[in-house]
Amino acid sequence: MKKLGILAGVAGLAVAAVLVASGARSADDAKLEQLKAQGFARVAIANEPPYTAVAADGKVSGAAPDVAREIFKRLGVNDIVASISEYGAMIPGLQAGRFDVVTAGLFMKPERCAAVAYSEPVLCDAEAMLVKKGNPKGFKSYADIAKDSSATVGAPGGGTEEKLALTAGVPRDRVIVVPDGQSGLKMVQDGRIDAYSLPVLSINDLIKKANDPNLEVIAPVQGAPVYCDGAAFKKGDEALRDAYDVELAKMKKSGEFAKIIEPYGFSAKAAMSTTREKLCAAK
Ligand code: 6CS
Repeated sequence: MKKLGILAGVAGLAVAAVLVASGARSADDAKLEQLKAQGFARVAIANEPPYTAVAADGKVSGAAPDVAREIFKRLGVNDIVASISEYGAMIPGLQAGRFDVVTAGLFMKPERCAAVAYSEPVLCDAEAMLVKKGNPKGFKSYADIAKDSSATVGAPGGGTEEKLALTAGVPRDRVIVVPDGQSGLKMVQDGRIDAYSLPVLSINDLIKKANDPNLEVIAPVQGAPVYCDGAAFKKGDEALRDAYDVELAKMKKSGEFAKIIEPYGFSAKAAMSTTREKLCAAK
């Protein structure tokens, strides 16, 4: 499949080069033409339901890929092919050309906005912490963890929660990088970490599936902002990003956007009440 993908990618580039040379399309449209010729867009995901999920049979779902699949179809790109990546590796992978777009709930923050070309907002959420029942150490915020010299918190590598904990003063050796939700759940259950932090909907999905009465969710984490993601494109692919935004705006207006994301628990209104500009400027 990988070889096929590479061949398709090369063919797509050749088609795009011909189109640009013939003046049929501006260089700007070359990326979209390349994806059309390739027949699919390569998307980065994390496999963190309900944002993104890969079933045992390889089927990709989750609010972010479902929105992306529909938009790319409208742009003439028939499908998406997903690769699982750690959050901290998504932007480097995009910049290295390993993905065409990140559709994973990669929250907009100024430093990320400087590194990629985000679409308008798609999925918004607050932050949460998974702890033992009764919240024995009384955590309400990342600052509470910082103040307790025995406390440890798990979070995705390169993720927002890791950054929030470090910024709140939790020392590096007490912020534990956790590769995925199931590992984080197990580490809390086994007492290897005191808290595991992900966005609210991700933690709620984990605890629902765990069916373990000895766990509790602290949500929202006090002092942590509500974040929104967007589809993240490589700098230089702004024409593709703009075409994506045109279709996203149509779907927001028609109600089709809400139909895709709200069954996953996300609020269309939250995404429609803000903009990339505001989120990228947020302190
Ligand atoms: O954007 C991020 O870094 C965070 N987004 C999600 C959906 N999960 C955890 C991650 O740290």
